[in-house]
Amino acid sequence: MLIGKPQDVLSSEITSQDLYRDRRRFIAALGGFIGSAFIPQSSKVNGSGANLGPIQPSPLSTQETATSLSNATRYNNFYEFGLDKEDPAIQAWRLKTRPWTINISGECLKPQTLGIEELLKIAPLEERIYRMRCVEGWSMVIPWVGFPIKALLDRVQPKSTARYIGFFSKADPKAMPGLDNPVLDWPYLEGLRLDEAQHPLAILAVGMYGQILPNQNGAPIRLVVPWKYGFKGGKSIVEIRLLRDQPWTSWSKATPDEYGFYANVNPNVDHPRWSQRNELRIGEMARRKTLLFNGYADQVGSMYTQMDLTRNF
Ligand SMILES: Nc1nc2c(c(=O)[nH]1)N[C@H]1C(S)=C(S)[C@@H](COP(=O)(O)O)O[C@H]1N2
Ligand SMILES: [Mo]
Repeated sequence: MLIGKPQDVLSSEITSQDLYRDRRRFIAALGGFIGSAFIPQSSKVNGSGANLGPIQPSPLSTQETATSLSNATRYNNFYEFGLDKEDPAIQAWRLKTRPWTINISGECLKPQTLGIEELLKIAPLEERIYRMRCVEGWSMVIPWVGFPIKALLDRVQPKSTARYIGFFSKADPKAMPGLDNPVLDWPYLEGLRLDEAQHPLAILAVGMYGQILPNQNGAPIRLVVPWKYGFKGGKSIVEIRLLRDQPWTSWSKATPDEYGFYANVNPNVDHPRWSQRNELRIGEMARRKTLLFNGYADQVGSMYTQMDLTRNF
């Protein structure tokens, strides 16, 4: 089941008193989750799938206080389930997340299809507490559970011709009422340059707050790229393609002037319709300054030194 007991929390995951107190709060919030109308389908998954097993802490985690679980699971963007922030929490239980496979094809030596059980064992699962910044101007701090995308890419062995990667989300008209809306080209497609996807910060998440992912957050597996705007993090991924050329992505295709392929968090490059200088951290009262590359500049800046970030937004 979705809900963890306090003893499921490994003491090794706790990095500070603050975090510990916060985790107790998550657990309390999870308790409130039981019996609500929003229990995601994942809570009905067989017992083996519900528990992620051992989760290692990571030095790549931020020490900042995590957003409450209730905000993280009730204020979502997942347009396949509707355009309102509450829609995914209400609708996403419709998605069946078992069985689930990801097909990996294109410019690689070992194209293959992997089931979710195999994906969970690609690499040791780590907790990665990341700042997340939506292009709309709000942000959260989410304790993801996942593994580096690179671990999966090493399995399929990219050819030297592979320069980009496309990540396709599930598009199931029976489960996803939002697909009727042509606001985006479905399936939801996002992409990265190969070196971006191989960066240690770029992960595929299978859980958050120490538990399997709720459906509204992209169960059973989704992309998380913390130095980029949230829309780069495709949810409920079913297909990964290694490509020679930069793919058209759903957002850049819909409105190329507003959403570029790179989508690096950048307070100095405004969205055509609003400033990106600051953000509202969900749960806080005052807006805070948005940081270049969402505060991950030291780690990722070197990938973009040759690029004009005003043109490659
Ligand atoms: N398939 C799919 N993935 C998606 C989206 C979407 O509409 N469909 N929305 C994106 C946007 S705009 C954001 S901000 C994040 C939100 O993730 P969260 O709800 O887990 O916070 O998911 C991203 N991934
Ligand atoms: Mo977003």
